Amino acid sequence: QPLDLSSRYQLACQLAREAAQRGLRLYRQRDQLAVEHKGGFSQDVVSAADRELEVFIKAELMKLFPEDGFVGEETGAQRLDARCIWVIDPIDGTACFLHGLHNWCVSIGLLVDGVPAIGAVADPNHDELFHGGRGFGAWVNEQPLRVSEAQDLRAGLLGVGTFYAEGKQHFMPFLGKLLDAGGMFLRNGSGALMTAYVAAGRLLGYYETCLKSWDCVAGLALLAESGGRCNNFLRGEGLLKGNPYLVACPGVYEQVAEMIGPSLDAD
Ligand code: 2AM
Ligand code: CA
Ligand code: CA
Ligand code: CA
Repeated sequence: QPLDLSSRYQLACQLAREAAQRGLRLYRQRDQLAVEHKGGFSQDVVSAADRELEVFIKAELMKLFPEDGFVGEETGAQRLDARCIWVIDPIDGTACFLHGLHNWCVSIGLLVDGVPAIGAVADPNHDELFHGGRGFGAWVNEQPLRVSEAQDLRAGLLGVGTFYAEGKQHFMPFLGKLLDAGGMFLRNGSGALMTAYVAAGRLLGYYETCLKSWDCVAGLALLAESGGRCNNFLRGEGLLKGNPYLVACPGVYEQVAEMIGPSLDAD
């Protein structure tokens, strides 16, 4: 039976937009949200807004495509043997969201046979919907996305990020090498947005010492359609546990991969 990718693409865009508008209403009343720290008093926070939006998105997806698999940051994984697996983050950038910083979004991605095939990343504060997929191109609102043509790290900014736990030992050595090469870094707290910015040519690339699949599957679908390169992020247990992550325009990818060294694709 042929897969209906275009209905799924439409649904991803519509749900990302709708969830982002709901998120915006919650954001404006964020002082009333209950907040918890995952794993003790960590920087890893979650609020009632994250849970509410994930429940909403998951219910809508499963209503229309009950056979599809699902992975979400807040409610876990199901039916991973399906050909189509939705990979979503209801709020990517929760720390920003809760501190009143505008860098957060809703991220809805779809894997088809294990490959990122559709992505919708909605940023309601800037009125931007990044969307695209295999055979559909990649867009921000109605504008086509294209990665940077830069050949040199000095030509722009590189997104970076790290988690408070695994992988953080690789972060400072990398920053040192980046600065030595004349590069400069940006961290905005949302992996989905930073990946979309690479696809849009706003960032030259983006390195994260350990990212989760729900942060990046949507963005990876956009990147594939906008000429970007990425590492083999989904290898091993990447879908459920995460891996080191690098996306970049072709002109700087190798240079950054070399700075990171073997930890990028080590198991
Ligand atoms: P989140 O907001 O959905 O948890 C990469 O930086 C990813 O790590 C982000 O996409 C973000 O996803 C998460 N993140 C950002 N800042 C964080 C922080 N202070 N603590 C834990 N996770 C964070
Ligand atoms: Ca989180
Ligand atoms: Ca996230
Ligand atoms: Ca999240």
